[in-house]
Amino acid sequence: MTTATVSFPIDLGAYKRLALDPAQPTLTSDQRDALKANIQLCRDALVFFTATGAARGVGGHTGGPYDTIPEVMILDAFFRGAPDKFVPIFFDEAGHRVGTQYLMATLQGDLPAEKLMHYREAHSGLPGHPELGLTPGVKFSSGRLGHMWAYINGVAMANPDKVVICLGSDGAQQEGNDAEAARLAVSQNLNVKLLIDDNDVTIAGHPSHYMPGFTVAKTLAGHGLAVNEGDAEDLDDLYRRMCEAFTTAGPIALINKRKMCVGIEGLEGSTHGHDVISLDKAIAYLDKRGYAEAVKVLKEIPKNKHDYTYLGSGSKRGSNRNVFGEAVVSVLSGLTPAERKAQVVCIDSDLEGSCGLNKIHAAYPEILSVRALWNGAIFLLPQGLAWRKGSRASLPPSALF
Ligand SMILES: Cc1ncc(C[n+]2csc(CCOP(=O)(O)OP(=O)(O)O)c2C)c(N)n1
Repeated sequence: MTTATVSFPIDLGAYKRLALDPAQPTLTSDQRDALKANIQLCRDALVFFTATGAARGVGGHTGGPYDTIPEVMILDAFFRGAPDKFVPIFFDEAGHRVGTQYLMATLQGDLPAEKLMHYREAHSGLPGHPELGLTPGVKFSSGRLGHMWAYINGVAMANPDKVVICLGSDGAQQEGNDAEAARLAVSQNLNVKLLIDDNDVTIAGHPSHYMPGFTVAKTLAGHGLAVNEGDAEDLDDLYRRMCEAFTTAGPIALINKRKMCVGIEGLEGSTHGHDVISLDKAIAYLDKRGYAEAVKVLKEIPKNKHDYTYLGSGSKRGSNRNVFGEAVVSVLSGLTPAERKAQVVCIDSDLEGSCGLNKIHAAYPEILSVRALWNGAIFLLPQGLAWRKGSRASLPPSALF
């Protein structure tokens, strides 16, 4: 059985097309029940289809889109209930949460549900970040992390009578572009509303550990935004806060606190929730939720393999990032421990696994510095290019920035 011939094993037809009005800040019990059912259904669907990426070995991201589902469900109901008040696009400054865009494209009838089971598969048209014009139903390209807000400001300028939303994150908000966009939004009193998932997880770490002192709320308040913090898993309160923000003019940031992957055993609060859920955890989750067919589909997805013959290379395969880390480690191994400590510092900015710095961390943890920078990882040579008397040439070129 291949996923090409299997139908989506979770009944998305059960999605309730709720229409809500932000002028009514209290949910009726029917509305609350419908929202809760939608949240559960969409979180289950996300776990399932992102896990198809894990099964194939192509990766993906589960936790970010899983977390923000309550906000997305309320927004979807507002877009339906008060269409003249919103630019009805789920703009998201954290492109890796693209699962949200694909799921909503399916629920809106633009993308067949079966397509979701090819999440991140090569040539499926469902890449790891949203791409306008590539995937049916996707309405923007996110670019890199934290680069949407300036664009959203432009959309708000073009639509002064409407609310424009931005799904934000504590990781994206560390990007410098956001600071400029925040000041513009405040100075122009743009009607942008930031819904920031403050789950204290980025890639390899918890901001509260690697950057003590930083808070998203105080940063945005410092730029002049009205800021409102709350528990994102308290549905009535989240709804009330969103209603208040959407019926008040000007830029407002809702800082929505929750644990990463809330409710997923083994992932809740963990940095491992950032990337794709592992196959065994997804199977355990779906099994517990009674989705036997979804479990069966996951178990039957074959891991990616191909029969290419590589000419001119050995059978050992690696990734550039790890080869880079290993090369730096081999150079560093030529130094004495005292020389290494005195002359080299490796500053990781939450991307160590993505840049091969994990190899350096594992070999020489004493030279790894506190993670306090952002936007990539930087390998610093404090004694400049004369790092190892007269031996500049022995450094791999990529270590020189
Ligand atoms: C400009 C830029 N810097 C860094 C990265 C690598 N990166 C991808 S996601 C991420 C952090 C994600 O944290 P958050 O946005 O809070 O997402 P969550 O872990 O909650 O899903 C980083 C550093 C990137 N994609 N783009």
